[in-house]
Amino acid sequence: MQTGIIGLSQTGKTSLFRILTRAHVETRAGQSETHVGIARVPDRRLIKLAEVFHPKKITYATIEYVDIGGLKQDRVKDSASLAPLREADALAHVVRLFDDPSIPHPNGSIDPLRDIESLDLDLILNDLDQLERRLERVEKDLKKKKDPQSEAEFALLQRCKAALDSEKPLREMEFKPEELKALSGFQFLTQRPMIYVLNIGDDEAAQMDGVIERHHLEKLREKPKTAIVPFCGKIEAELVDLSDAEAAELMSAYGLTESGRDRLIEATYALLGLISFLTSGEPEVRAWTIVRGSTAQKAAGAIHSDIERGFIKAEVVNWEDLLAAGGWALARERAKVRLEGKEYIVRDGDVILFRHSS
Ligand SMILES: Nc1nc2c(ncn2[C@@H]2O[C@H](COP(=O)(O)OP(=O)(O)OP(=O)(O)O)[C@@H](O)[C@H]2O)c(=O)[nH]1
Ligand SMILES: [Mg+2]
Repeated sequence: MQTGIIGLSQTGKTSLFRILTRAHVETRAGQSETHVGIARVPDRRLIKLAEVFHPKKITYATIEYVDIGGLKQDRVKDSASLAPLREADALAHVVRLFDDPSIPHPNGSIDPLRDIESLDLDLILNDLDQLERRLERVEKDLKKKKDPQSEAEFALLQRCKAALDSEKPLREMEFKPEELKALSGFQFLTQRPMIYVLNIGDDEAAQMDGVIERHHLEKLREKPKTAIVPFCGKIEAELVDLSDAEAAELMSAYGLTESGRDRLIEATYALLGLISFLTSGEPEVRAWTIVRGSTAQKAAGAIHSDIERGFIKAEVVNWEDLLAAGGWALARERAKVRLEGKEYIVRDGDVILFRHSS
């Protein structure tokens, strides 16, 4: 699962990328190469389970982030510069709310709603451009020969066009599963879930709750498939290289109770409709990413396709019950471990032991 980081130039995109992935990348003004990196999904359940199982290894779930470099106003309209985003499952738009006279703002002033609306519009126009080209081709085909599949595609694209024409991103539309399938090949950017990362100044960090009102961004709240995460890039950047204890101390000095990095990664995970199931034993305590609603057999495939294919049963226990029992044996004795079949819908925090033939 991949999230593309976008935003105007000098809004803190590469800084955010560095904070999320803990990668050491240089940030120079105007530098525009693409960075790709992996962020660990914070999960206190793994730490708790490790206290019981003393595993050799703890493995976290991960999300990939892509930083595509500064988007100048004109560059957003150029499809080629957006190409690295086409594969992304979600977009994170870094919006500048911090004021710093030493860092020029491409639009001349701090106005987050203006920046959000203008970049959103650029993405809409980009999708519209791509859609219209396809629409022309389908129309031409239909003139030659009427077939139901092209007719369905034509109607679907017309409906999308109407939405985009009225400046509505595709993520706000409802699609049937077969329509989603038909659209998947286009990789429309406005169809992706969106996270607005509000990069605030450190002077505002202690009043995280009122950020949306103070900057008049209430409009963003009701949007479907959209998350809003206030984030102080400057403080978070200072936290990256600190130990947990040092980080906690610095956060409390700024009046913060929770790491913005963790909040943002959690928001990404939730927005993508992802949950984690866990596996727990002596060699390894580990979180595995699946889409919410996945069956036990499908979940087995996250570990290995052989386990999915040879699936027999899943032994399932809630992580807290396993923790309270202090291990599998007592959890079984207490009848907390259920034997589930391949159609069982896995829940977030299930610890699973798969029985499979090889
Ligand atoms: N004051 C302040 N400065 C920041 C903050 N975040 C980033 N900066 C500074 O803003 C400048 C740009 O940061 P980058 O992370 O490189 O921004 P970017 O969006 O990747 O920039 P481009 O890739 O050039 O478009 C750097 O000098 C950062 O130190 C912040 O939260 N507060
Ligand atoms: Mg950058």
